[in-house]
Amino acid sequence: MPERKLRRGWTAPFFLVRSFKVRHYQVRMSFFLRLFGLMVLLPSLAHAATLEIPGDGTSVSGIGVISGWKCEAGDITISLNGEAPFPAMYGLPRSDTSAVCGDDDGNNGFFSYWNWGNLGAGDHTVVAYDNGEEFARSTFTVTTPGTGFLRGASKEIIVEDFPNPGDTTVLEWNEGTQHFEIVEFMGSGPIDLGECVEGLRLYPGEMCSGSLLAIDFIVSVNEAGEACIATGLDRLDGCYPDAESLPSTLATAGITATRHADGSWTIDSLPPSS
Ligand SMILES: [Ca+2]
Repeated sequence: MPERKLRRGWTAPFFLVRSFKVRHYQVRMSFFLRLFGLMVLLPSLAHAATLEIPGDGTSVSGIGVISGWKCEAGDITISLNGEAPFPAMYGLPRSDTSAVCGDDDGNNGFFSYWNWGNLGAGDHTVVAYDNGEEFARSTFTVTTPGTGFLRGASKEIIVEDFPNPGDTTVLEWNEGTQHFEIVEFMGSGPIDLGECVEGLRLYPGEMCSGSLLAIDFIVSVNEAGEACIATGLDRLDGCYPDAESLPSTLATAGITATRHADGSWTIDSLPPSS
């Protein structure tokens, strides 16, 4: 078997020397390949751009934003379904992009807005341009409540087990945004209604207290015969002259009461205690 001198005082079989050289060559090659890859990648990172909203394949409704970021840009414009482009604001703070863009300020965000309802129900395409050159596009789906802008509607809905099991989230229709917005969030917690049990009749000057979904509450009846609720939640707190004026959130949560002619109130139904 042929032998080569590997190092002074050492001898190694030829195949070992060759294997060492090949490995060394491979390491050097892989380093240069990665360096080359980085050189190709870095300029493309500096021009990286993303149209985040509306994302491709997503569903939107109501008033919405068209937004994303671009490391470097001139005039950013937006076109919907090939119509004449309209301007987007560019240079908004997006510090989360400063690393990928390699700039210090991270002012790479762009933004515009649109009433999706005006596009009508169905699939639509948005294209983003930088100085007239397309750099991003997406196709998205619009759903409308039968009209481009819904007026005069109101609705409050309670969503159970959102976002976590046991949580209660209250949504309310907002005409300005054309969306349901979260107006109350009650995390999971024990239900201990205390003295406020079903069938309890409170006369003016009387009160009861308990806790519901980790919210302590006091119900009292004042001398005017109004039922007064105190929880610390703005949307519930206040004094109510009759059952019809009680916040709708209570009825949706299964809490109902009746006012009697003498100014007293009876708690008719409550959610089950846990
Ligand atoms: Ca930049």
